[in-house]
Amino acid sequence: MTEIVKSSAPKILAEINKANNILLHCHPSPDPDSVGSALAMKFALEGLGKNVTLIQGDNEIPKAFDFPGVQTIAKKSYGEINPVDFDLFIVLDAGSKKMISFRNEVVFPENMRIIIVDHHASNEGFGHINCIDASYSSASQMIFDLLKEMGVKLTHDIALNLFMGMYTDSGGFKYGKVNSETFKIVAELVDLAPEFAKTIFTMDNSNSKSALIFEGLALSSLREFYGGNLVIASVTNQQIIDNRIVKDEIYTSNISNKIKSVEGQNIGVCMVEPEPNLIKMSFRTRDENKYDVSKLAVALGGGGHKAAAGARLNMTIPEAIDKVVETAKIVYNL
Ligand SMILES: [Mn+2]
Repeated sequence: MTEIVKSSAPKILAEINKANNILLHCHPSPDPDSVGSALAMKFALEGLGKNVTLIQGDNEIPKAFDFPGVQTIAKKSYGEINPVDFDLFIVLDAGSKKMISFRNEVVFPENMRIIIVDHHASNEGFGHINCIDASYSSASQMIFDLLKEMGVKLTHDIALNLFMGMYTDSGGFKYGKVNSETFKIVAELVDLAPEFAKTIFTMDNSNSKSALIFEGLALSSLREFYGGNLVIASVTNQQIIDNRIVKDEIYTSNISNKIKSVEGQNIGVCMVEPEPNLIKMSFRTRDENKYDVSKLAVALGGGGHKAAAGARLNMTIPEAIDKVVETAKIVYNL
């Protein structure tokens, strides 16, 4: 437990106690940390007798996420609810307002209190209470500490959701921020949810045909820059249409991760054009100290972590490649 979480907990609990209708969300292109931390918080708040609405946000929750309570997530984005209906919005795992919704500008009504709980270093703190601590490998681990400090008793469903968020955001307990504290928490979670491996199996083995076709296209498009230090994969909107790829089944991070698995390929970029002139990008690095990809992402208007980040651009694929290559040169002095 860090000092930031410890000191935030009583303030957060006081806000929760005052609130009647609480809003939670999943971020655009939801990942297991977003969904797991939100579901765990939902169960905890309901245990405290609160009315809670958890919205899926801009995108559908992937079918592969067979987490307890996932069917209770409302199929709405922030633009499709009436924010004045809520007196508290607890924003989890979202480094900026764009990670609440890309579709519309996110405006908070005056009556709504905002609590941020996040582990993205790029988070500037846009809430009334900002519990932001980049030393955590996942938002789910922050929620574990927060719930402990708030005196909430963990249930099986809370534990399994937190486990999935912690497991995934730490790359399967492989990333730099994982420490003995992580494993002590995991030991407690696994005691409560001993069948965790089944949920991981479902997540890892729910690949769609679209995902495989996309990976094939992306991996056959690789272009090397700066002596192979930066490698970019790209798939155009026309290719998505021609190959009948289902857009919700595209995972660019699988490709950027594969790129950086090759020695010498320090920065892996995968870009896709799901709509004409909208480029979604994911960045991964094999050396987060030398090539902190959150810096590249922030320079391109996005955000993320040192080892894993993302951004969006409104341009064509060739323009986006030029933009990333130029920006990487400046950011990393290539
Ligand atoms: Mn996260």
